[in-house]
Amino acid sequence: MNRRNNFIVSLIVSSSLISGNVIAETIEVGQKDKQFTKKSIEIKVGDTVKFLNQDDFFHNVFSLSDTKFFDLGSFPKGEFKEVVFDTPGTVEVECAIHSEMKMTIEVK
Ligand SMILES: [Cu+2]
Repeated sequence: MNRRNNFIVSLIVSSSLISGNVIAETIEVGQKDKQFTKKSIEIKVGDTVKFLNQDDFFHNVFSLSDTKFFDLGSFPKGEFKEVVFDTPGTVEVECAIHSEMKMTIEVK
């Protein structure tokens, strides 16, 4: 192969790597002043959400949604819990200790 062909081949290889590999991300959501720091977020299938307690008292994180059903229990300031979202859909997230704490996660 000549130089030009080599260049074209390397272009094709690198663009397929970029489009083929969707890299999972970790999105942080705080719990501060008895609220989730984000009311709603949009994430991709495979992404992780990290819930971080920034208040001086315990918070909990749970979801009764069919898309993702979980209960991370209660944890104090400075601690965090992570959830991987592996199914597309809508997830309503709440805190069992403070009923006013709610947020929505759209998994695309
Ligand atoms: Cu709470």
